Amino acid sequence: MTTGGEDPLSLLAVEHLLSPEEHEIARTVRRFVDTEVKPNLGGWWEEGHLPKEMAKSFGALGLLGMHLKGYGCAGTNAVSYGLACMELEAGDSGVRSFVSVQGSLAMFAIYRWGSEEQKSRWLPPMAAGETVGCFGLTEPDFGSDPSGMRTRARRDGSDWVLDGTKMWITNGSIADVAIVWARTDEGIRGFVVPTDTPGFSAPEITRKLSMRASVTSELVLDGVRLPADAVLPGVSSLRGPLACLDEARFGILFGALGAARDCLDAAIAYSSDRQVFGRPVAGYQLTQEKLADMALELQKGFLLALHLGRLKDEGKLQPRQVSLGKLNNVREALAIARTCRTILGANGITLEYPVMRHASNLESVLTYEGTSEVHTLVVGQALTGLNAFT
Ligand code: TGC
Ligand code: FAD
Repeated sequence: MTTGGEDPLSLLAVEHLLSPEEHEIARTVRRFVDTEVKPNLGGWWEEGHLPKEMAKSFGALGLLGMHLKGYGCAGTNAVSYGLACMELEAGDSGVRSFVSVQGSLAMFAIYRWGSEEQKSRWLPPMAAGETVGCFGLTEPDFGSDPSGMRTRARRDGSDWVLDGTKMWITNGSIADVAIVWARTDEGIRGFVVPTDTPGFSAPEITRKLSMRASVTSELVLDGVRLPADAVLPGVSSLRGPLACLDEARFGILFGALGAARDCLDAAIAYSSDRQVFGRPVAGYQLTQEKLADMALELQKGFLLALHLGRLKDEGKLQPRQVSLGKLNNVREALAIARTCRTILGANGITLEYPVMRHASNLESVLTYEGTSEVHTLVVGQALTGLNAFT
């Protein structure tokens, strides 16, 4: 909450652009984050984990696979999902990540590309948070260019056998089911892998300096044998995982604004109290210029997100537009977090305030789900028709 006056987003009266239902969803998630998440975050971040039990709380609120229809999912519109991501990330990017990976990556992969049997088996317990999912696309040597992946699935009779390694997988060590993308003779295919299958292991990646309230893991697949019906039947190319990424990137382009808003709230409150040279920091023109510029970027980012959300709800959102949104909103959120850190002075580097935690998390958000360079090249290609990736 701001103490200095007007809330940065209400300054532009953006609430008039939301329906009463969208408003209510945002308010409900904000209350949940304020009471159930924020009080614990410093501890989780310091200890470097996010308790798996939170999945059931997210599920009870209807946050998991929130914009999917049927199978126990809430079936909201895309804007509501975006707003929920924004409120979750005002808590911590790791918390939003959990919800993104579960709903937009693992559940969406099954929802979009799975058989009716796979959907009925997996989606209801995942929506409830009783079953946790992860999504394995990135490999140690192939992040931005997943087309080079080495993980391989070969047929053995009617079974499939998977070998390979995935890297940087959110929720990997706490997942009950992994969606694993692998090269096959028929193209790139997705597999639904119960994590208790022999040959599967998920060692946790430790010593992270970012996204600490989130579990990140390696997935090792050593002769993992799966029945024929473990493959997602709907796709056999990179379009499979990339379509899932579009969903998660959409959540992120709203989500990052939540982290930025939380930083700006903290900076306004802090600078209104903190006295330097006999006056509040907020009373100096240099500070007010920073605050005004950040509020502008936050509002512009929100209008962009809302516009993209409305396009998505009309079924018209294009992947290159998602790239525009992710590129702008994450880049600006990170710039806001860094500027807020300067306003808090030395206090800005501690866990007593959320600013450095958000700034550090946003470094990961800038990199995952397509780096800022990848999204720049997607936009460049849309503008010029020229592919500058290779
Ligand atoms: P390209 O040859 O252009 O296309 C291959 C096939 O994919 C289709 N396609 C898309 N489909 C849906 N959405 C998109 N955004 C798509 N982009 C391409 C395309 O139509 C084609 O389909 P088909 O049927 O003809 O085969 O692909 P490319 O290899 O040149 O790659 C393009 C590039 C570089 C943009 C892509 O590889 C990319 O986006 N790279 C970034 C990788 C990435 O974002 N990885 C994220 C991993 S998951 C993650 O980070 C989770 S963090 C989660 C959290 O904690 O919140
Ligand atoms: P690289 O691809 O090696 O890129 C290194 C640098 O080169 C970057 O700056 C990049 O932008 C630049 N670069 C690459 N290609 C080009 C080019 N053509 N032109 C110019 N510059 C280029 N992945 C999953 O599959 N599932 C997950 O759940 C998941 N969770 C993650 C959670 C965290 C906390 C993090 C940090 C990552 C996660 N990832 C996940 C991985 C993430 O998607 C990758 O890190 C990301 O796609 C970038 O890949 P890379 O790290 O291998 O970088």
